[in-house]
Amino acid sequence: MSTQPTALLNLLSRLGLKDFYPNKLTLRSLLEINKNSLHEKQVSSVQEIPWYFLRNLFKINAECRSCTQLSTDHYKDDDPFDLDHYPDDDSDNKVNPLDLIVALFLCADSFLQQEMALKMSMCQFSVPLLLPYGNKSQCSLMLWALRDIVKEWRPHDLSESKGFVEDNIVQTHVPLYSFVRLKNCSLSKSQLLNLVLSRGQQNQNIFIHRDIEGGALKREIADGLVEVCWYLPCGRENLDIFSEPVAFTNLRENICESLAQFNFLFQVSAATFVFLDKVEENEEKILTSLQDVKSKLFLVVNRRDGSAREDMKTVKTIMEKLALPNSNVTIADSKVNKAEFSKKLCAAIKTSLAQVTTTMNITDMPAKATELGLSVDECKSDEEKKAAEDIMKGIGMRRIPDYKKQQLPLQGENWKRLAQIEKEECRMKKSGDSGLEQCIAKIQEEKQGIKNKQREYKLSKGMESFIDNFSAKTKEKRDFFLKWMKLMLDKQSRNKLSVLRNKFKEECKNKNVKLIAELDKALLESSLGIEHYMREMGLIYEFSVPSQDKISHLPHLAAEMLWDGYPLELLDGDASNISERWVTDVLMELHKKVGGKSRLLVLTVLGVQSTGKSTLLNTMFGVQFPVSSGRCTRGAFMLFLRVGQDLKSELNYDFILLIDTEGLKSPDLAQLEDSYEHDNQLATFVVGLSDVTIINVAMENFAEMKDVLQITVHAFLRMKQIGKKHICHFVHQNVGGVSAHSKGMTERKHLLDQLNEMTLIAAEMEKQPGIKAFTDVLDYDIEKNNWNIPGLWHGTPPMAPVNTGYSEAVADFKKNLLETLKGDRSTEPSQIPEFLEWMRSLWKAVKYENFIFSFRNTLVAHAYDNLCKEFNQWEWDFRKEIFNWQTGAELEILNADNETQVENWKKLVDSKKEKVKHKIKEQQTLMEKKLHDYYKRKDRNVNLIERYKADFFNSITGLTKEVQHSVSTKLDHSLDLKIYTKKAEDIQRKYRGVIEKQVMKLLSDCKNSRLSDQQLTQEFEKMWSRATADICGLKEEDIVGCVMEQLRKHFANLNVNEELQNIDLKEIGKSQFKTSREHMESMMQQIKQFFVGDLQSFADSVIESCTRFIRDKAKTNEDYHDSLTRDLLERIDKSLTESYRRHKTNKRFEIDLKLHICGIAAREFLKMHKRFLSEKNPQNQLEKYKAQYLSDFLDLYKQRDHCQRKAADFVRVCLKPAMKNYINRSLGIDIVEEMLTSSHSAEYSSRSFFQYSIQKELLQKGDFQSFVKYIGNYEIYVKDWIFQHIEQKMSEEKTLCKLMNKNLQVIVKKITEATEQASKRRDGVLLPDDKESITEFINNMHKHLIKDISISVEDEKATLFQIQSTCHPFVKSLKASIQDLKSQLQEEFSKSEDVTEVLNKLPIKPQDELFKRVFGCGKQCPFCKVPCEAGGKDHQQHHAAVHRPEGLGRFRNEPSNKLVETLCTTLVNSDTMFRNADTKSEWHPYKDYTKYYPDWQISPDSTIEASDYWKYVLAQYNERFAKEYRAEPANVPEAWRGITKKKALKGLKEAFNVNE
Ligand SMILES: Nc1nc2c(ncn2[C@@H]2O[C@H](COP(=O)(O)OP(=O)(O)O)[C@@H](O)[C@H]2O)c(=O)[nH]1
Ligand SMILES: [Mg+2]
Ligand SMILES: [Zn+2]
Ligand SMILES: [Zn+2]
Repeated sequence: MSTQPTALLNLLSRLGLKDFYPNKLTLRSLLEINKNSLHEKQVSSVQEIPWYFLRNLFKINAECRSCTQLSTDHYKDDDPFDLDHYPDDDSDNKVNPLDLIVALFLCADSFLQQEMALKMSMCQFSVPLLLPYGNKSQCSLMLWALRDIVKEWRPHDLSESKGFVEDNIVQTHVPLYSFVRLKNCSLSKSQLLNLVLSRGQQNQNIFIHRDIEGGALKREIADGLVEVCWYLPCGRENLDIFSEPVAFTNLRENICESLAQFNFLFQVSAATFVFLDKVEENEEKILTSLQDVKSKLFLVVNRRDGSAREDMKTVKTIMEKLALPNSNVTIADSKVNKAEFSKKLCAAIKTSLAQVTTTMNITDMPAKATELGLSVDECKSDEEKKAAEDIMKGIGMRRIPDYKKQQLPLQGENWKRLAQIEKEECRMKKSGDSGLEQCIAKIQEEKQGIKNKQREYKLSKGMESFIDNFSAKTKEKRDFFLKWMKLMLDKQSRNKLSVLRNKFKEECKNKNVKLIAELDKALLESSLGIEHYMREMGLIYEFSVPSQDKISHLPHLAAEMLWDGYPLELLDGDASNISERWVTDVLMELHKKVGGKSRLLVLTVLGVQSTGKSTLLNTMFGVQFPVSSGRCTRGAFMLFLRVGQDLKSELNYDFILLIDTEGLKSPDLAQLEDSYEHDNQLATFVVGLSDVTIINVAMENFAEMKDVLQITVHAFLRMKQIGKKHICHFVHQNVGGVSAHSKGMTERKHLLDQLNEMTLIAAEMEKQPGIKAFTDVLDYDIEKNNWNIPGLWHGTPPMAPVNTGYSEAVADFKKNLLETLKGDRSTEPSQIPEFLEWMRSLWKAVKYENFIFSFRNTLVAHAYDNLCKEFNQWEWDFRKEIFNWQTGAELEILNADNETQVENWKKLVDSKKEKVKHKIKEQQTLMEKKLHDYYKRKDRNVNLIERYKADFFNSITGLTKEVQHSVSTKLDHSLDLKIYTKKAEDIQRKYRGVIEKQVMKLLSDCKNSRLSDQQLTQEFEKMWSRATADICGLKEEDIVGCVMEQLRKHFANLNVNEELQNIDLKEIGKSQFKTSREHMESMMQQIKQFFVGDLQSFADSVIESCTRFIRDKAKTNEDYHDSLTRDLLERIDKSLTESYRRHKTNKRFEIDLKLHICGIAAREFLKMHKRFLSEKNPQNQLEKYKAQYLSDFLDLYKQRDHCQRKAADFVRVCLKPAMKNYINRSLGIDIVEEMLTSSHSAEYSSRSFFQYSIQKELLQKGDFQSFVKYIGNYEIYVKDWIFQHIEQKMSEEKTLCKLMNKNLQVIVKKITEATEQASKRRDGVLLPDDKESITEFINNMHKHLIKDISISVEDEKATLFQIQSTCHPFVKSLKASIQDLKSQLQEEFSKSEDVTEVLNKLPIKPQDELFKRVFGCGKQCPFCKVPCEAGGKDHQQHHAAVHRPEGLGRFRNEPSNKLVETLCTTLVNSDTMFRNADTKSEWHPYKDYTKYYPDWQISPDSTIEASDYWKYVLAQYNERFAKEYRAEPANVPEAWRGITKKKALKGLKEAFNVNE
């Protein structure tokens, strides 16, 4: 660094730029969104000045140069008259703006230099042509830095035609006029030049001059700087100063000090104007050494009053020496003012201009510069330039369309065709002769063919070279290469397209639609830009075989580019297609690069073509979206802006993703037919992706604007349906002036009216009658969401600078936008992976024109599934809570005091019912709260499932009702049981008394005779027979009659008494139920065969499922209860609604079916009742004690100590059943819990995962009959499946035994504790050791265990009959017996293999609970019978992930009777019709299926693979299904036969979003 001049280093360190020198400041670093983007504070230190300037420059704020000084506030303490303290040197705090600019150019890297120059020239500032680096004589020609500046102008010869020229200014041949000065010069050239150039415009400070803020400060490093600016005509004679473009340069510092610069300038200029007061000797030397002075040298002399004479003499001398004519000298004096003088000067220039013959453009200057010892900035990138040139050479003279076909073939016809086919596939418009699925298969084939073709293209030379250079070693090299490519391609396009474009303009005037379309096509085909190469590169990757070495690194590089702020194509608007894989991989690379932290805010701008959208984004964010008046690209580009560290947490985003759209409603193209569809897709897609949409409203072309608005309103509405939140701003361009806002009020109102109108139309189309106004769709505030932005230019282009008002309005808008986002925390922002998911889904939706977002969208599906899982858990918690309470209540009822009246028990039950109502209400509230809270969560994408919220709330209500009903029946049962038990016990007690008396009598009778055991037993037997001879049992009830009675009540309002007369239920339903024509409404016969067989199988399945229900109930040890019949009938009714709908069955069918089923029920229930009676029968009960009484008799007779036996009897007879009961009571819940937490838990976590598991197993089993059963008898299949599953799980590792043992431990512990407690009085003193205490002890035990077990009083009395022992030994024996029982039970449990038996006897059946959990509403698709997978039970719409070929649901074609192979999801998207009983056999379009099935949501299937499973099944078992269904086999498309089991499984996984 020692060679660096100190002045430069001093300044750089003062400005805080030292670290960036040289060329280390990058463009990227300025793109960050940080606190400074929100608040532009006043600069408070010199170090802030460069950043402040740059930021303002990037906002193209034309005032940016005048805020380069610290605000004067800093000196306010200084008294200007306080001479002692006058700040002697405050230059440390000041900086000359020229120095600042030079310093920044020295620090900026090549790309930032270009951008700075571009923005400066937009502000109409001069830009550096020769940049000194510290040492005046060392400087560099800034060709590269100026390369990017493109200007438009209208030379006078084009005035007529309104044509214009657009060119890279450095490549244009323009006469160059240089302005230099001698040492003695009192005139300001800069000021004079400004005056010359800004005539007709307001005073423009193109050049910085001494009267500008800071302009008078001493320059530290800017001496030797040469700036350049261009004068460009607008084509209007009275405004234009010159009729052709002219370039002006301005050398800072006198020519002696910057001789190299001067010599260079003189040689390249058409003329050089030297400003002077007088000529010094050395200056004379320099001037006299010049060539061609007569035509090229002009003197501008200021004659000063004081020393005029002498000075003029030196001028005279030099004029003579150079032989300059008088016309080459312009003289100013104090009599002429500056304005007048500037006119003089202007005239001189004009005169000279007329004589100019040869001109030079800047690109030709490097040779001269090098010759004169100046350096050129461009040589850094010679290699890349060469590479780009080589590619350009490849184009050569070829026609662009030909070149593209050859070198960029992947984006050609094939790619477009692919997009088109996909759309055809989605819309299913034409079907032809073959079936829809055949069509789809054919389309698939064609698609595959095209993909293969795309894959087979060999890498073209052009692309090979492009990719090689793109993969350059360093980032800088790649950037240079891309920039060179861009520059060259743009240049070429300008040349080649201008003709076409002019023709196009012409035809647009003529409104010749056909020609316009042709020209449009030609324009598209002929344009070739860097984006085409990038697109091709993406496509090469898109179609490549994964991990192909040569290109696998491309996403990484592209991600790097995105990271650096380059735009990347998101949607190819030419083909209307997306390279999904490419975009995905690139963005995922970026996601990786930022360590998975990629929260995105997506901001999109929409509006009519060429209304300044890109300009707006560029001004807002300092980015570089291509801007041009005549672009003909279409599509959407994305650009990532990083959010600075200081704002990340506040803003809650890591990136702002900008999407710029191109080609929307170009006014010229609007006349073309297909442009509407194209626009629609583009707009819907980008609106769907974005969080914030800016709609650029340019009222000049409101007609086009209206179309754009209509499309976007539609898109907003659809997004609202999906649940995506949205912010929308309207930007009104070209609205300036202070009164704009209030005047704009009418306009804004008008806009809102329009929006409302459009909303209504869109809402009608989307069948959303609830939406009436735009504000129903979006949060929209007429004040807050409308922004007025003045016109871009201040004056008449091309010489107009950017309007400061524009820049500030845009900055203000941006600030507000970011501020409001800061406040909004309602949802967790998505990251790149979710963004990509959205992208794919949206694109599909766009293609399908279907926005009822199906569950094929994984984000929605996941969000929904997550909620379902939680919901299931809450539901189970709810049920469990009530179950636990219920078992307690049942026990309490059973343990109620036997002495009180039935009335009291009834009161008890009623109070329990009342209590449980509260309890249930409590649980309901709790569950509702959980749901509410869930919907408040931010991390679960809940907004996407907002529209299901009501369903889940309804489900809670439904659940509450169901639980309420079940508990209250259960309690009624308990009461009945109690009454029954009591009755039985009463009888029992009576006879027990008799028996006991008899035993005692026998004992005293036999006392005196010595009898053997055998004799004693005989005596006892005799006595027993006598005593129990006349026990009357409980009366058997007329169960059949009860069932019949219920049935009658059920039919009460049907008036069917006649049919029910002479019916013997007992005899009904013994043989198979036969459906007949009489069961259907007569018209069904017209569509005969269509459903025949179907009704029979339907009836069969209803009967089977009801029989199942009956048997399940009958298996328990309970008694018959009328509610059983009621529940059964309700069940049948539910199935009947289905059969009414599907089969149009009649009353006859209902009666026959119910009678049939009730017949079965009557017999089963009767058996159940009998079993119950026999168990409760007093005689049987007493018989149970017989052995015991005998033992008692014998022991008493022999006066044996029977304490131990008595204790054992007590444990066996009283405690064992109670304990078993205890164990079983909670076992059901335990099993469910076990199933839900074990390795199988996932299967029951949600309905859809359950479906997945079950179908997966079916596939693996590969058993045809199982498929038939699963499809036809879904409910039973599921029940069996679950039951088997539980059985299997419970048998594994003795799980059931373990669970039972666990409960056993608990109850044994409780009983042991109870014995402990019971053997003491309340005061803790042991009971006395006497006989009487035993009763007290037993009573105590009762009390302690009343909540856990119930011991029958009769059992207890019988076992303790005539106990002779005292209390203590009894308790001791009892304890021992309990331990024995424990081991005995353990043994029993571990030996018992019959899980089924155990399960059947449980009061709470785990299989039923699990079934409830996964079965849901149990509805099946009206077409293909796929079961509904929606969460909860009471949802408005049923849905399923994948539908099946309809033939599997018995649908067949008329009249061929062939099974239908088409999927409902295909059909609902086609133009096909269907008819069935529901449509009264009228044909009805599938598309409008909701008319008949409003409760089904069948979305078109967007992934072909997802339905592979069922296609496979049909293809595999086609013939067998046909036979089974008595139909002909379906026309299975050939392609389906190629689906393998593995593929089917893969499809299944995709269908259910499972990654196993
Ligand atoms: N007169 C005028 N021209 C503008 C304004 N905004 C942009 N332009 C020019 O219009 C042309 C097209 O702008 P661009 O941003 O590419 O429009 P886009 O197609 O909507 O992205 C460019 O030449 C801009 O300089 C404006 O407010 N007023
Ligand atoms: Mg644009
Ligand atoms: Zn279906
Ligand atoms: Zn459902």
